[in-house]
Amino acid sequence: MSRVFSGIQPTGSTHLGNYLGAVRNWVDMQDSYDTIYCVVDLHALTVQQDPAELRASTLRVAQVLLAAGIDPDRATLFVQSHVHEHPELSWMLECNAAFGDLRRMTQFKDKSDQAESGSSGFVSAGLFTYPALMAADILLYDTDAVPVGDDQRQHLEFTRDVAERFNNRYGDTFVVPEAFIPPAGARIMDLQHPTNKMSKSADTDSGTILLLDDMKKIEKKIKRAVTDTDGEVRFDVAEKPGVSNLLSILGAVTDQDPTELASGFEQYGPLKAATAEAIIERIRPIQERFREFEADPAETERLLAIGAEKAQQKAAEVLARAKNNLGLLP
Ligand code: ATP
Ligand code: LTN
Repeated sequence: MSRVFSGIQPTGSTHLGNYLGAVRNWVDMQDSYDTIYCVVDLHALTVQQDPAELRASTLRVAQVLLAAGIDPDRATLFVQSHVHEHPELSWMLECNAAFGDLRRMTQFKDKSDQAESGSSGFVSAGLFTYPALMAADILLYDTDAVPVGDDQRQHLEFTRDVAERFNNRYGDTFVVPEAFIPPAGARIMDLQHPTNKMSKSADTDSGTILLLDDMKKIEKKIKRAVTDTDGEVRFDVAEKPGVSNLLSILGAVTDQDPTELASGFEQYGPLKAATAEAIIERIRPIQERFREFEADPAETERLLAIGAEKAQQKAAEVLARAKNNLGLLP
């Protein structure tokens, strides 16, 4: 069976973009693939975190994934720092990654600009080498496919390049993975700034629908979503980014084509109402299940420990292969 791996950072709160671009595909893929999903807490350390908050949000993100339908009986769900093979392989990959390739990563450019203009002005070296750790996450499991949002395309190309270079230099070691970027929902935009992607690290959360937002808040955020003044409901991302984003969201949630959906609306008001309703219908059961997991953190920790053990068995095997091929003494 083909292997699928993906990861999500435990920073901020999981949002509708994460869900539509990634998590719901993770859930669907459990039926036909051998799936491994990881809460990438070591990646979160690339920017300074409050330790208590990091601990809490790592558990919370795992609970959101379980509530969204990740089933620990079918998928392996674990926390990155529980499997020490990840940072170990990351170093070996860094030594086979080109400095120039890392420098060209747009996420690094964006995040380092953000960090530089932030209150501390501090850009960590980890932010720069971040893609090597992501490559290690993926390559440690002989992964065939990586379901991610559109923003991760470049990191996946980087992962493939490093794997191929390593294989050329040291002999067949890694499976070269493919990105799986969904046809709908791969790039959900901020409701207030519809030319920016919906993000956890936006200045305010008024443009971001959080999976744990209450229903009233979701309605309000959609009602206040930025549109435009021409009044026509039409799917046209370049000319009408706000309206098109609402159509993309409604289309992704209800499995319909955004262009076709547009013809069913004459005004922005009903489009917003339908979008809010569809989101709420999708999110409500996730929130209900989340409350159950939230009430029993020990159970989540137990599931994550089982996941880490399963993941480590595979990771240890691939790391040993890499070390041997590199010439590291057994
Ligand atoms: P940030 O929002 O701070 O940039 P992030 O949400 O991109 O962080 P993760 O939480 O690790 O970082 O992302 C988890 C998954 O969600 C990734 O596969 C990513 O591509 C996807 N994703 C993130 N934002 C969006 C979005 N706006 N639309 C679609 N998919 C997204
Ligand atoms: N870089 C990703 C998160 C991530 C990931 C991974 C995704 C870390 N390791 C492995 C897929 C596979 C992000 O910022 N969204």
